[in-house]
Amino acid sequence: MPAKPPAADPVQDAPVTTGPEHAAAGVSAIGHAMKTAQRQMGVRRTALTLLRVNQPGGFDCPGCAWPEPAEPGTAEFCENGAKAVAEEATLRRVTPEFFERHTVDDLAGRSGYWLGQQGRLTHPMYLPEGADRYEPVGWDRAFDLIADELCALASPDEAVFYTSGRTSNEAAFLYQLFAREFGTNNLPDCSNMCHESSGSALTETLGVGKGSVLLEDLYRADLIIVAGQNPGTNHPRMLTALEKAKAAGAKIITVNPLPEAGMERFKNPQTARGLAGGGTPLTDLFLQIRLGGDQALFRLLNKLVINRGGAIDAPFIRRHTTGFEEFAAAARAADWEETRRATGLSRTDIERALAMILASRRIIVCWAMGLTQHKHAVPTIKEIVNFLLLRGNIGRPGAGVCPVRGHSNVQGDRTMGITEKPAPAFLDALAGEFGFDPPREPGLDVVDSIRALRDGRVGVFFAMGGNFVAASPDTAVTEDAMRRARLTVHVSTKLNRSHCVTGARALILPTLGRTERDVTAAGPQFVTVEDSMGMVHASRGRLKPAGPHLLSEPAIVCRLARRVLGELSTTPWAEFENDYRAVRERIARVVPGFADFETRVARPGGFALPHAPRDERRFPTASGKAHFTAAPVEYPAVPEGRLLLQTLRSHDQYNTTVYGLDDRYRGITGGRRVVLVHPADARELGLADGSYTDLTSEWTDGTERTAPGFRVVHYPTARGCAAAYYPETNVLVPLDATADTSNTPASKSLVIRLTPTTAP
Ligand SMILES: Nc1nc2c(c(=O)[nH]1)N[C@H]1C(S)=C(S)[C@@H](COP(=O)(O)OP(=O)(O)OC[C@H]3O[C@@H](n4cnc5c(=O)[nH]c(N)nc54)[C@H](O)[C@@H]3O)O[C@H]1N2
Ligand SMILES: Nc1nc2c(c(=O)[nH]1)N[C@H]1C(S)=C(S)[C@@H](COP(=O)(O)OP(=O)(O)OC[C@H]3O[C@@H](n4cnc5c(=O)[nH]c(N)nc54)[C@H](O)[C@@H]3O)O[C@H]1N2
Ligand SMILES: [Mo]
Repeated sequence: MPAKPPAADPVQDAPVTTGPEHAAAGVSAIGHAMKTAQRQMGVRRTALTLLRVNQPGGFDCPGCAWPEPAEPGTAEFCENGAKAVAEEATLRRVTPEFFERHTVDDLAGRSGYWLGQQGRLTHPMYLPEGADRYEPVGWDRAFDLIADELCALASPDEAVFYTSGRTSNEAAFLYQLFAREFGTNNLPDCSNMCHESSGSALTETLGVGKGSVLLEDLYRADLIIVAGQNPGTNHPRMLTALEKAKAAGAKIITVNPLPEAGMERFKNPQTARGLAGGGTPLTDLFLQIRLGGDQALFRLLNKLVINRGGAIDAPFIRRHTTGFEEFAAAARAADWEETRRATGLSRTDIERALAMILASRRIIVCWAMGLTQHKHAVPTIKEIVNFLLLRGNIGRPGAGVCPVRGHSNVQGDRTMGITEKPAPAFLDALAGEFGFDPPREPGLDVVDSIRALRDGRVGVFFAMGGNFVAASPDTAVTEDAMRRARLTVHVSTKLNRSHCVTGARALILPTLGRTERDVTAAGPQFVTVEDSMGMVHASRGRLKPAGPHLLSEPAIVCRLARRVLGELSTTPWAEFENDYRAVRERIARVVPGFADFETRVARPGGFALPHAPRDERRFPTASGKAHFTAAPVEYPAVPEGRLLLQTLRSHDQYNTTVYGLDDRYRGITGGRRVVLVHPADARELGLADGSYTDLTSEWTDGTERTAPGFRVVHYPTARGCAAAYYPETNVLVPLDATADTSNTPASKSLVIRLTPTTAP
């Protein structure tokens, strides 16, 4: 029997629209932040908690991965950071009595919003085979249950260990160590659905899969291009940095199918001018591109730059790169007509961009999910690398690649070895330090884990955070796959859909969040995180934990490891659980760049990890040089009468956690089942503003998937493109629709048909 689909929220069928706003942040944003926070935490706790966000001695905001400035303001958080904190520091509780009242079937019928609103999990809970509800279970018994299932597997590769990007460096390091001592590289993570395409493209071309700029570089840039990103909602503190960059003389080009309010004007809530006036205009040139048109845009720009005598940095190209001739030949083939078809941009627009590019010596390109979640995401990002290499914009101040990461420690988790494709050098270091023989074959990523679960090749699914079934593509397929597991385990702070769609048996293990005190027998502990720019710093929670039965993530891993590995492991798990300094000592010996970890992380602001291309123009690629690449230009083909759909975030959510039903900057309130369509496209399809439609995605293998009952919103998006929120639209994303090389779900370009229907 398939899992019950989640119900729509009672108010969801009544979204109201007022049209997009043209500026972000400002006083109203602070007001919204405070209102949400006080609803969840009360006035005193709100003030005490929010003042410690991103401060030395405080905790790292569990919101996004944008870096903190060296001298943070007194309130170094944003509206959405405040919501993330309030979600975690809420006073509401999900207790054993709650689970006594609600069957799993009942919970499966609730919306994600409702589940999240119930509060923090307080007890380990167990769903026995055949039972209709979770019951409380002691920690020891929980670990016994997991150990029994893991040890009964025919091979360690029949277990999967997922990670979401909030996990600290210490917990992540221990978790991957445990999985590898157990014997598998099946360590998929949310990166697989997120910036994997960036990692793939950057590792191949520059030799390092991370961004190459620091915060100071933004302030020195002449030109910043922000492509496929909505920082006003998802990285609000980035707007402060962009404002500062502009004050220092930078120009900004925004590339996006949607006019996002945050990139239009910014009213800095931390300055008098920002509070009082109309704010700073940020974007100098807005390129309203069609979904998936970015590779074609950058290819043509590259041709135009090459054709302009003297515009390229010939000495840099000669000295530091390979593949230029082949790339230049491919670039020369770019033409205006095809670029117009791919991008929808006019010649005037592109010539304006070119003029700004040629007038700028130092250029930074920032991007996020708008570029990474397409079939041709990897070649698109490689084209951006070509663009920067052409004029020597890698490895000098004020220039470089800036993939803006999502979850607050997603980059750190990777640095700690959370990956299904570990580098041999990392495994060698692990083997040397811990005296075991780590598995060498690559493991399963997110999409391959779902396939393996679906095909009965995986029996145990363990998740360190996240909401796997809601965040993953092809919801129906993923949920059925999950139900085939023998055991599913979730280490979680809050209730979510993944607790309702389970294997034959299931466990929920409640854990501490960032904001909470973590005290072991050795005393108060802190953890460390790495931001989007490779800065590592400490994070200390101060709040009383949500309940006396919670364990920290490191404690959960260490106790599980002792129980599962027993005598087979010589790793001092008990010591690690007790004192995180002992973990950091090992990290320092295994992971490059962490020498003297304990001392350096004690400094306010922490320290920067080395980045060879940025620091010394050294490219640790196969050839020792940066690579120009010449992939064929691709863009999505859209048949007559169809639109391209992107699935994106509203202003009132954190991934699958829905904070509320408003998307303020886009002028949508009171509901999430909306689809944004250009008025001219809507007219051609006979869809009046406010009418209802079913969305049906058409996949190349002839299969179709439908999400019913979306309200049509006439909206100034690029022609031929539509937008609707994730995770409601994940049912439309075929499991096989992934990016080449990175295998990231292509959730930003789905061919859809809209079928008018009546109001629900
Ligand atoms: N408040 C809040 N903060 C968050 C999150 C959250 O959910 N809520 N999520 C966190 C995570 S994990 C991540 S990864 C980031 C996500 O941060 P974003 O990437 O900003 O998130 P999305 O909402 O997916 O927005 C994608 C943006 O790219 C544009 N876009 C889509 N397709 C294309 C395209 O083909 N070309 C171009 N040029 N633009 C395109 C969309 O119009 C939209 O503006 O945010 C992080 N921070
Ligand atoms: N269609 C579509 N799908 C997408 C995307 C998209 O743009 N479109 N974006 C993708 C992206 S970029 C990402 S990153 C993924 C996100 O995928 P995930 O990271 O798996 O999902 P989240 O919604 O961030 O996970 C929320 C849950 O994490 C748990 N949690 C919160 N804090 C903590 C903590 O400190 N410790 C532990 N153990 N648990 C905690 C809570 O129980 C909460 O319910 O989704 C991807 N899916
Ligand atoms: Mo993400």
